[in-house]
Amino acid sequence: MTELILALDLTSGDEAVDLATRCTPYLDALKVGYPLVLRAGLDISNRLSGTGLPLIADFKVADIPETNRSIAGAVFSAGYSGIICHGFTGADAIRACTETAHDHGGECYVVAEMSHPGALEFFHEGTGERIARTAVGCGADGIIAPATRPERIRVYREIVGRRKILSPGIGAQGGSLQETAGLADGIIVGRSIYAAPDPVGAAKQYSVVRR
Ligand code: NUP
Repeated sequence: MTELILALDLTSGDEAVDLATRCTPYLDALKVGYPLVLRAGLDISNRLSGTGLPLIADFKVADIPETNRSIAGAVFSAGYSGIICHGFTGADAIRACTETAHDHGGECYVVAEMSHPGALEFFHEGTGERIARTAVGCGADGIIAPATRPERIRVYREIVGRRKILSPGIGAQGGSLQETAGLADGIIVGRSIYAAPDPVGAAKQYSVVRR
């Protein structure tokens, strides 16, 4: 089974809560990032908690260990159950996020390779693989790998084994649902759901991966 995670990149807290609530039956988790939190506040988590879905904070945390620990502490104290951090910062910085997540009973996901075209400028020639290996060594719960390059998800699976791979890039970024579904543990979908004419219908369509 592949989980369906809604990227809640809306700019209004009210609309985000309304959409998340209506789509909840088809979802396994909500992913909240800067577009929403910088407008609605970190504690939008309180309003989203009514859905009963796990909340993943996609802040791609990429600072020194002490600052990472402080950011992650704020995230988990606000009721989120997962955090996404960058991995190019190195093992000590990843560990700061992972340890803070685990101290709070939460999970930490490390970006191994991003999904947009520009990602290939730096996440190449083995960089993503090194990040994924480091993430595993740091006890991270999983990685982020691109649905826009399903062949890369296969490569990362060899490295992370049973740890989770969450994959954004389906739909609006060109990634294929069919190709990704069997490879990733979770797909992250934003615009193809929240910007669809019928978001609940779109969520239902994407939720075929959950079977
Ligand atoms: O490599 C990444 N690609 C990506 O799109 C890592 C991410 N965290 N994301 C996020 O996934 C992105 O910020 C957005 O929230 C979501 C994809 O949204 P969409 O392209 O489906 O609208």
